[in-house]
Amino acid sequence: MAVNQNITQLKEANKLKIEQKENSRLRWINLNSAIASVDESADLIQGLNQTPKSLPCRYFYDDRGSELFEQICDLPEYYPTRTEQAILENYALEIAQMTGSCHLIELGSGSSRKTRLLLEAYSQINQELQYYPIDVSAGILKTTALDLLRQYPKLKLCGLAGTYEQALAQLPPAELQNRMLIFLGSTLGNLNQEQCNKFLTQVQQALKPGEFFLLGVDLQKPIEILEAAYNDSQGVTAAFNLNILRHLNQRFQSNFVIDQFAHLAFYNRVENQIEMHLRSLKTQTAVLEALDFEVSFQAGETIRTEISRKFYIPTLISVLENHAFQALQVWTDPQAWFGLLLCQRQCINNECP
Ligand code: AVJ
Repeated sequence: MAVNQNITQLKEANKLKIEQKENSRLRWINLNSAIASVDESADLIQGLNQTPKSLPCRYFYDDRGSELFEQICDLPEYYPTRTEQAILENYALEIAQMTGSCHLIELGSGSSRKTRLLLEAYSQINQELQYYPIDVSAGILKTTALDLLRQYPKLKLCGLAGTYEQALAQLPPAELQNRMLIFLGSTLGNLNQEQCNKFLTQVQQALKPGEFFLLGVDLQKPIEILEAAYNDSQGVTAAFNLNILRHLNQRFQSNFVIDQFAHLAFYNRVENQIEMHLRSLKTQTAVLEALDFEVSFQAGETIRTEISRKFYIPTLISVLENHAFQALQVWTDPQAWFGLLLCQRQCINNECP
């Protein structure tokens, strides 16, 4: 199994090399390991061994999961994408004017649908566009890259398929005057406080004083609106949630029986977060062959697959300050449902003379 998987990935890598030759504006780095390694999945095993059980939410985003997420973005109940999009429509040019020419680096770029507004804005203030999208889903990254290169003749693009940790450890050097790290869609909310602090420390270390960090976050609001956004009437969010098991089955040769689990999403008022779970409909055991690991469920037991924290801007600003980021400007929509923060890396200790 592992060998076959490896060969497929090698073929894929060769295809990409050929494309790279044909298109001098495109470069490509794939850090997704060819063989499911124990190292990559340490947090997976840890989460399944804990009570209550949990899964790292990056496993949502195989190619199928990324497609389902794109469908979620268009759901009437799922307000975050269109609200953030509207904020960017209003302020992308202001952002570009505030930062000046920037090498744009984006974590979790997906289809880059909102980033196009930034590319438009930066192409108005600058001759050259440099974009470095990062995503765990190589499929969506590649499709998007080719599409963007067709759409923007001035654009040079280097894509990285890998995790945030991998990407932050080796950000590309600035090829324009400045760099801006972009993190939209409130993906920060998927990290608990401890993970969030760790992540922001990595961002702090990855950026130099003066560089920019553009952060989109979902804000606190009435609970009915929040819960509806994760329990859509068409069941797309449920399919997205269940797809994580299908992805694990494929990636780790496991045997989760998908229809023996049910989607569950609710707002946790104590933690100020939406939680998505999968509830085991019966007592059952699954084996993850590639990891030589077995996990058992009681009937009714749940695995938490995602947290999605809802932020309060003043608190977030002080968390950012603790990581050497100053919020230069905060934009929201008229209902204050979503926030977009342009932050700048400050000098700390004796970094600057
Ligand atoms: C893009 C990861 C922030 O938490 O709202 C959408 C993912 N999960 N519906 C979110 C998601 C369920 C989304 N993030």
